[in-house]
Amino acid sequence: MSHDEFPTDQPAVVTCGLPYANGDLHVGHLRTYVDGDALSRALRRIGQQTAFVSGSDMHGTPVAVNAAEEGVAPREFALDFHETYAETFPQFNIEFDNYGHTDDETNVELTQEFVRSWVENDHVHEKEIEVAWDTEEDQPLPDRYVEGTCPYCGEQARGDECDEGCQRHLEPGEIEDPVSTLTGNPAEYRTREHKFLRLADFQEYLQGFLDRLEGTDNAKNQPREWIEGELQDLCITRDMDWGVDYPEDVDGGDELVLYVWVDAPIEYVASTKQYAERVGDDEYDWEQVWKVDGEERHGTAWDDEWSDENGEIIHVIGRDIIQHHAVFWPAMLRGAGYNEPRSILATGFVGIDGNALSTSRNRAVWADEYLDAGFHPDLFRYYIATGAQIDTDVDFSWDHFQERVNGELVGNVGNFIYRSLLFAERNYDGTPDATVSDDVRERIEDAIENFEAAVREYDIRELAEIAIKLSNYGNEYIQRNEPWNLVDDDPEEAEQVIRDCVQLTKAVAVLMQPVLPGKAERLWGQLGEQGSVADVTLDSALEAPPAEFDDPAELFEQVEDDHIEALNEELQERVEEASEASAEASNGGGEAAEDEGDDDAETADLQPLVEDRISFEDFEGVDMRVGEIRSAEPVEGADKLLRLEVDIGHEVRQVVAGLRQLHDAEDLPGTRVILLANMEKAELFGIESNGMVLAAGEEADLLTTHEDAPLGTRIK
Ligand code: B3M
Ligand code: ZN
Repeated sequence: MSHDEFPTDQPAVVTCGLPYANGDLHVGHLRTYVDGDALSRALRRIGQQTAFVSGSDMHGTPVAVNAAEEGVAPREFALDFHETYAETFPQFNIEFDNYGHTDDETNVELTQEFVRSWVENDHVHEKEIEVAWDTEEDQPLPDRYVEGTCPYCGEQARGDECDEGCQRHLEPGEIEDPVSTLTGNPAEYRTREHKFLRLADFQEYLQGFLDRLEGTDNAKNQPREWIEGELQDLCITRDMDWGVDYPEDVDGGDELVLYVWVDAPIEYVASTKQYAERVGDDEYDWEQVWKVDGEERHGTAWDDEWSDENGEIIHVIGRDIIQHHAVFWPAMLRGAGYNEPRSILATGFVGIDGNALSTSRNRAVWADEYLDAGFHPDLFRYYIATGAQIDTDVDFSWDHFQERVNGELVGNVGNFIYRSLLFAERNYDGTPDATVSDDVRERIEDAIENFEAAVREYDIRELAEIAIKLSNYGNEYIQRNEPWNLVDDDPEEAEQVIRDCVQLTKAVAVLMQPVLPGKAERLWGQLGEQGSVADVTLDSALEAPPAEFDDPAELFEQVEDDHIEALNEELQERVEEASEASAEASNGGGEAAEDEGDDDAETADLQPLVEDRISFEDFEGVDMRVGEIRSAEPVEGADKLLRLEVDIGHEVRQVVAGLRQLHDAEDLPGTRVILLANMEKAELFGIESNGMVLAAGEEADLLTTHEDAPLGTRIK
């Protein structure tokens, strides 16, 4: 049975993955929240009652490890970030109806209730397992306190997640060659008793759940592989002090806290509950959304049919936490008699200048940095929402940002609106007294239909583009009809054209509001409308704007070249500084804990192809030559760098390359390589680098030729 179409008679909740309260927010985090915010606004726009909630993830090793590094108690440390996040989101026009945190009373109580229900329903059992142990510190090493090799894909992984490889969740004891991140020593395994949720109880249920699930393809399809074969138990406890206590009244769990992934998703429920408590149950019934048939129901009696009595739960998350949301979470909900998610939207990552975003390399654009640069939040929202399909990675670069803002927002939307409103105000003091033409009316009706379809498809990109396309049409329309030439010769026709343009402008305001809420509000005011554009329905796109309005002002400002240059330089300097610092640090230290423990995936993710093409002339400007490495030696003071001499026929080039940890210097002489010969010269650790050796990926797989093209041959 399929779901009713939006808008339904039941309330909906849109949730966003909870950011770990352990570091500054950057554009990678913001993507999920921008998409979630836009979707919840769009759902309201089509008449769906919707709450939008999230909260900070306060517990677990991601917080404990970072707090310890700063020498601060985890609660204090996390609360600090929580407060910052709560202030930062609204600055991006991300407006949660409730933004809580996992350490507050509502969540702690609710989490313990969930656990009691699982125990009552016989889904929990205890068993002895081997956990990683640091013998020097004499303490257990849960999750991020241990690193090693993923048993599924062989990549370097954290104790509970294969963050650089297959993205799977790892159970305690699964990681191979465990090393303590506290001391860098190999960890021992020791026997401990822990509590487990028997996921196998939900195996069949999960099959059906995935068949019903709506949302992005990655969220619907990837989990199928993970639920093949008998599902492993999920360890729900940890040997730690920081976290939600295992409920005291359930025997045998003292001294253990719950695994962070137990109380984190339950915050979705807690946050909705807090919202309902604030606005009143009559206004928003959280139990109808979350609980099966409005009341807690235990056991497995619930058949696999979708119940249309329940509310609509929509999760927007990063694509690295699909398994938690599409496998563990539905089992957790069902085991406690709660409703299941209707949809999961797993967003792609955000890259920076064609590379993976990396906080440890400081290759990131920070939330504060964006705001300090003085750009309106809606510009970023637009860039992100339209940069790619929601489940595909988006690349952020300041150049591209400038290009898109200036071209699409200033040049298209801003231009159309300004021209129309200025003309209308100058000649008619506002909206001319005429009827909207059939063509324009139909055009707006189509846009409304497309908007509704995009919401139902969860297609945020399409949703964001509808207003832009409409304004594009408006630009063509005004250009084609040249009202400025009609005022004298055919004043009636001029009135008609401008009437149409003002209507199109109003429709643009209504339709762009989910993605560009601040700008839409401003435009609403320029149109002389009362109240907030957030409160009107889609139909108001077809209603006449006020007869009078004031002189308009430009809605979007041009992004200037020198501003972008400065931002680019800043970013580049930061990345360089970080790479020098890390080269120095790893030179002196040898500690294993190099990772900052942040929550973004710092993997060598395959980036989507960029859409920008270069011309053949541009390519001809790239001078690549066949070369051969003559000598290779370590650069003193930099443990990642080698000084190479590369023979390119007519000359031998000195090149500094970051190959030291990836290739043995002795093996390199005689290797044929490809050299980017007209690369800008650079100085690294006091040595001039005159060219760049091409290599693929994080392992620096060197590019070469397969026949014997003479040294110096140009690549074309
Ligand atoms: N705190 C952050 C992450 O892994 C994690 C999300 C929890 S969502 C319930 O991306
Ligand atoms: Zn893996």
